Formats: sequence, structure tokens, C-alpha cells
Amino acid sequence: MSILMDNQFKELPPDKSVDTKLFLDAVSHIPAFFDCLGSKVFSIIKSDINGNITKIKGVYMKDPAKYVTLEDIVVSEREAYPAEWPKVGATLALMWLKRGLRFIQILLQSLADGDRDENNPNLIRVNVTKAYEQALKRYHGWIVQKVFNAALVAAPYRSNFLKALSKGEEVKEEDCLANVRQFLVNYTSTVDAIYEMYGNLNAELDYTV
Ligand code: CIS
Repeated sequence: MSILMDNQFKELPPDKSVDTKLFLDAVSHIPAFFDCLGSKVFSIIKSDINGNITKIKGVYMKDPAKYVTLEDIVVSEREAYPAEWPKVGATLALMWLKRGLRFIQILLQSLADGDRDENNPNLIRVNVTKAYEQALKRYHGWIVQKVFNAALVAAPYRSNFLKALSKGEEVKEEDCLANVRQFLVNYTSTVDAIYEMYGNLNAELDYTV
């Protein structure tokens, strides 16, 4: 059994629109995973991601028929808040959430690709650092980068991380990585589609926190 296999993202339709409800159902399983990682430092990240999901869900629940896709929400907020947009509402929450999702994508892809520190093969710091540099670092000032350094030190061992993805069961590494690769297919297309939508709508911001 695998957490990832239980919570696979759905395949996107040809127009690459992301169904809001299906997306919210899929990402709602992510925050609980942080509790398996075994350090309090992850609660900061969990709460940030939880906040993003709650905000998007709050907008969606106001009118599910109007907000069928994530793009419906972003476009509607562009019309409703022309002065503040895109630094407002669910548009802002999704802007940050997608960065966290990209981080997870690159981390899992790096593990699946076999990136390793040959001197410390049971650490995932090279994989975590790669994900951080590509997905998040440019949006972080030095204080938040320090939080990252603390999270890096607290990162679980590779074997424990793969075990957590396998719901605590001892599973052969190759089987676990096969699940990771399978999970990444629809997950990656969904994250790519959200990035593409933000690019097309000129909704991306590059301020640092
Ligand atoms: C395993 C080791 C992991 C190490 C992780 C290191 C990550 C980097 C740590 C950075 C610390 C971030 C602390 C928070 C910083 C926030 O200030 C920043 C900006 O926040 C935004 C809010 O979100 O600020 C805005 C205002 O400017 C708004 O307030 C916004 O909120 S709003 O709009 O909603 O009100 N936030 C960030 O920088 C985002 C940080 C995201 C970090 C993601 C890290 C993910 C780590 C994942 C590790 C585990 C991998 C799990 C793998 C698989 C998961 C399986 C899950 C199972 C379910 C699968 C189904 C999908």
C-alpha cells in the first residue's frame, strides 16, 4: 500500500483545465503527511499549506457551480479585485500552494531519478536542496532561508521517508519508487498546468517573504 497510490491526481482533460473539486480533494491529503516526518519544524510548513488550501476551498464553496476550474477562480478574482490582483484571495493562495507542490514534485522526481549523495546514501538532503533551489529559494529572504536550513537538518532518512510514503510498511525501495513514478505522471501535469495558467494570465509575482 502506498499513500501516493491512494491519493493519485486525476488525468487532466485535453484543454488542461484543473477541476477545482478534484484538485482540492487531492491536495487535502498532503498536510497530514507532515505529521509522519517527525519534527516540529514541519508544522510551520504544514500550517502554511493548510492555510492555502483552506483559502481556495473557502472561495470555491461560496459558489461551486461558478468555480468549476481553478482558472475560473483566478479570472473571477481578477475582475473582482482589479487593484489588488493577483496578490489577493485564492489567487495568492494558489500562487504559493503551487510552489509547494512544485517542491514536492522535484523532490519525488529526484528520488525516483536516483539522485544521491554517495557519501551519505541514506540522506535526502541533496534531493531536498535541489527541490528548494528550483521551486522556492528565489521567493525567500534570509530569515525564511534559515527555516529551510532547519528543515533540511530535520529531514528524515531516505529509508524512513520511503517507509512513510508506504504507510509505515517495509516495502522494497524499487517498489516504492515505482509508485512514486506512477504518482508523478498526473501530479506533474497538474502542477505544470497551474504554472502555465499563471503564466498565461500574467498572475505570477516574484516578491520575496
Ligand atoms: C522532507 C524534507 C522537507 C524539507 C522542506 C523544506 C521546505 C522549505 C521550508 C520553507 C519554510 C516555509 C515557511 C513558510 C513561508 C511562508 O512565509 C511562505 C509565504 O507564504 C505565503 C502564504 O502561503 O505568504 C502570502 C503573503 O505573502 C500569503 O500569506 C500566503 O497565504 S494565503 O494566501 O493562503 O493566505 N510560504 C512558502 O514559502 C511556501 C512553502 C511551501 C513549502 C513546501 C514544502 C513541502 C515539503 C514537503 C516535504 C514532504 C514531501 C512529501 C511528499 C509527498 C507528499 C505525499 C502526500 C500524500 C498525499 C498525496 C496526495 C497529494
